[in-house]
Amino acid sequence: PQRKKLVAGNWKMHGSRAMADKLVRDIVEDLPDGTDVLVFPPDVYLAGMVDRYGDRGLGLGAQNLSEHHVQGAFTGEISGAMLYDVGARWVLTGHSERRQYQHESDELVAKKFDSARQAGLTPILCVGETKEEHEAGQAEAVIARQLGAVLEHNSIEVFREAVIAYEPVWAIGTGLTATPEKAQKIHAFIRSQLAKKDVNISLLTRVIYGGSVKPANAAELFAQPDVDGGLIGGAALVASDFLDICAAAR
Ligand code: G2H
Repeated sequence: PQRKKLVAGNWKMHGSRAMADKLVRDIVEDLPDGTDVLVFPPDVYLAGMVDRYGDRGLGLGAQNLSEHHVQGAFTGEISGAMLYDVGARWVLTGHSERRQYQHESDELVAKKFDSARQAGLTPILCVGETKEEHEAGQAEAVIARQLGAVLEHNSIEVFREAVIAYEPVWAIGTGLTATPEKAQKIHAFIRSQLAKKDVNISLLTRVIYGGSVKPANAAELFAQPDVDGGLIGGAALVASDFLDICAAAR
C-alpha cells in the first residue's frame, strides 16, 4: 500500500509567542500537497495556534501528556482530553528526551500511549537506542522491548493509526545522522516486528525517522522504502528549512 508521507516538527522547549506565530504563519503559507505536516509547539502556544491557523491543513499536537486520563489532583499535569479540547489531534509519546530527563519508563510511555488514544489523539510512539546500546549492538533488542511495552496491553490494531518514530538517540541534536541504509535497516526491522502480529497493519503503519534531519539529507532518507517521513527538531525552528524538508517528502 501507498503510505502517505508525514513530516512533524518537534519544537521542544523553544520559542516565544511571537516566534511561534510567525513560524506557523510561514509554514501554513507554503504547505505541500500530498504530505501530512504536523507541528508540536510547547503546550502554552497550542490553543492560540489552533484558533488562528487550525483550518489551514496543518496538524497540531503536543509533545507530552499525562498518563492519567481522568482529571484530578495531578499538579502541573495536562491530560489528553485537555489537549484534544483545545484542538490538538496528535501527541508525541516516549521521546528520548523524556525517557532520559524525565525518567519515563517503557511502562509509563505505554500508559501515555493508551491515554492519548482514549482522548482521541493520535500518538507518535518514539523508539530508539542510546549511543551505548548502539555500540553494544543492542539497537534491535531495545526497539523490540520499547514496542513490546505497548503491544503487551494492546492489540496490533492500535498501529493502524498510530505512527512510530525511530530516533537513534546518538543522532539527536548532534549533527550525526544514521545513514539512509542504516535507517532503512532499522525501519524494516520495526515493520517486521509489527508483521509478526499482522502483516497488513505492518504495511499501513507509518514509521518516520528522527535525528538531525536537515534539508541536505532529508530526500535521501525519505527515499528509503520503509522511511515514511521525519520527526524534525532543530531544523523545524526555521520555516524555510522545515518547508524544504517537507518538500523532500514528496
Ligand atoms: C530528535 C529530533 C526531533 P533533532 O529529537 O525530535 O531532533 O532534529 O534536533 O535531532
